[in-house]
This record gives sequence, structure tokens and C-alpha cells, in this order.
Amino acid sequence: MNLLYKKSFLPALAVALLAASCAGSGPEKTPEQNTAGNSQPTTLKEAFKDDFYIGAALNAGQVMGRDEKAAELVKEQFNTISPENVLKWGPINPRPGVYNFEPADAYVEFGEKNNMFTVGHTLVWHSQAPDWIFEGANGQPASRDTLLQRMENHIKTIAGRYEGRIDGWDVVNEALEDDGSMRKSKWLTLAGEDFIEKAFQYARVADPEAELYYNDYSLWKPEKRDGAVRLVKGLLDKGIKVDGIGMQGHYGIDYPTIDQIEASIEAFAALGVKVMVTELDIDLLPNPTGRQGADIVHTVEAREGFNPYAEGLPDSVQQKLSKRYADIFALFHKHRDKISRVTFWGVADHHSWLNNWPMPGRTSYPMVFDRNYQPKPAFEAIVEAASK
Ligand code: 9MR
Repeated sequence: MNLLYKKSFLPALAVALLAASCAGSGPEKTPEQNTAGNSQPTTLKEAFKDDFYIGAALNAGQVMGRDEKAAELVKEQFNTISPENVLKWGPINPRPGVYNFEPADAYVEFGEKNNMFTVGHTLVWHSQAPDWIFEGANGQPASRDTLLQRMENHIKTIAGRYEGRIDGWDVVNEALEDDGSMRKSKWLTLAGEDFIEKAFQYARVADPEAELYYNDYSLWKPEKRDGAVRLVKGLLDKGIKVDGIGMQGHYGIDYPTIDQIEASIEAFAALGVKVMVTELDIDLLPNPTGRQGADIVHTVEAREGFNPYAEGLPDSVQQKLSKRYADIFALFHKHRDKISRVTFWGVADHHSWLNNWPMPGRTSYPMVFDRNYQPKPAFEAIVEAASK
């Protein structure tokens, strides 16, 4: 895949080529030249530069100068970013007419300044969507027309504000149930199934150049994979342009299988759209929901029982994590002709949402950088996977 199509890379490329022709050396550090003095690249973006974009989701503090260490690490390691929360409907437009653009503006500027492929997440979602969107007059639910009008206005306002500056939008997020049927969200029940095509149409108008994606979790599940294929094929058949499918990638240490992930990469690529891994992390902690129902567990006793690595990660588990990341990245590397981007959902371990889900206050280790912003053994394992 050619990573140089992004407009803003072109001037950088010209400068790099000019420098190379003057100095007689390549534009980037080559594997032979890296500072560690060995033959492995020292950054993820270098390791995968011929394969796909590689990135991280950033929080508000990281783009607003409150976590310089994370910001530096991101600049060093990644060439694409996603906004963890700042562009979602609730944070950016909590009440009618009230907009909180500052963190989102800072996010987009961060991407622009650092020549990164800048993702927008997300325009239409059932979660982090304030109640007022779905309310009509006199406490009644909003009518279909009102709801679609609000959606159009939202997409026009947000995608329009960043037109030409956001490279790809998660237009619709998580519209499917795990069995592949449409999620019974307020979007579906109040507006009808075509809310999805409307969202894509409005987004295309608001920013004609941006790539537009459908994004969801557990897309490795066969029924949900089929549901996503049906959904996106249906849109494409109607002439609605969908540029890619985002497989979120919130994986466990022992699920899904590599074959399950591979089957989804292949099924989505067969539709002729880009495949992206958009929210990658690997949860090492026991999941209480399997044993105690779906409720979040709040008692200290219960949390202690489910927080086994509060004092640190044993080597044996660290190695398991490395092996798991190695296997997953070997798969991504194998399918680099289909995958356009891989994005971690966070930067270092302490930033991850998995410290607070499905119960608050645990110590989680899902990323490849530790709480001191240092690469974990999984980092080396990933770099190694790129070289095979
Ligand atoms: O990481 C996000 C967390 O900070 C928010 O509280 C949460 C709200 O629902 O959303 C998290 O990000 C989600 C993403 O936007 C969509 N896919 C699932 C992610 C993890 O919940």
C-alpha cells in the first residue's frame, strides 16, 4: 500500500528527497542506521512503513499539552491518530447549540502539525449521545424527521468544520448486535434502518474528500461478520460510497483465534473496501461478567479478586502478552495488502479504558508501552513480526 497519498505527506517527501539528494543518504533512518545499533527499526512507524499506517487513540490531555511524555512518544512512534473521546457527540455538543470545540481543534492541529493520518471518531453512535438528540416536544420521542435533521446538522457542523483536515471518519459506530442483526438503538427505532445510509450521505456532502468508514467491535464473530458484510454490501449496492470497515480489535489473551480474525479481514477485503484495525488492545485481566452477569462490579472485595496484577505483571504473563501481540501482528503483516491502518486504543498502559472497564480501578496492561512510557517486550515482538 502506498502510504504517501496523503496530501500533507507530499511536501515532506519533497523535502526529504531534496535532503537525500544533497546529503547522499535516505530520507528516513534505515534499519542499519538506527540508534540501538542493531538491525531492527526502533519505531513502530518505521517497522511498518511499507505496510500500513500505525497509530494510537489520544485523549484530551495528550493533545492539549498536559501529557508531554505521551505526546512525544506518539510523535516518535506513530503516523496516524484517533480521538478517544473529544469528537464524540456528547463531549463536543452536550446540549443544543452548546459546542466544546477546543479539545477537538487541538486534536486536529496535533495531527496536522505532525503530518499524521488524522481519524475522526465518531459521527453517529448510540453511546455518548446526549438524550436531547432523541427527544421531541412534550416529552415525546423525536420524530424521524427531527432526528434525521439533527443528524444532518451534526455531521455538517462537525465534519464540515474539519473538512480537508480529517482524513477518515468513523461515520457510524456499533450499529450491529453480536448476532449480526441491527442494534435496537434509538437511531434504529426512531429513524429507521436507513439512518445508516443517511449518515454516509450527509458525511460525503460535509467532507467529499474524507474516507468514510463503518466501525464495530467483535467483528471476528461469524454472525456479526456476516451482518457487517450484509450492511456494507447493501450500502455499496445502493451506490453509497463506503471506503472501509474498522474492526475495533478489543481482544483477549486467548480469544478470538487468529483464524477468526483472518476470516473477517478476508471477508471485508472481498467487498473491495479498506480493512482497518481501529481500537487494538489486549485485555489480560479476568472478566467478571462471565461469572457474575453483565453488571459492573463495584465492591472492593470483588475488585481485589479480579485485580491480580496490581503490584506488577509477572514475567510469564508479560511473555504471553508478547506472544499474543506477535501472533496478531504476524497476521496483520501477512494481510498488509488489505489492511490500511492499525491503531492502538491508547498510548501507554495507564491511559487505557481497560483500567476502568468492566469494573473501575484495576491495573491493566493492554498496551505495548508501560506506565513509564517504556516499550514492553511486546514492542520488540511486534517489530520482529514486521520483518518476516
Ligand atoms: O475509551 C473510551 C472511554 O474513555 C469512554 O469512556 C467510552 C465511552 O463509551 O468510550 C471508549 O471508547 C470506545 C470507542 O469510542 C468505541 N468502541 C469501544 C471503545 C471502548 O469502550
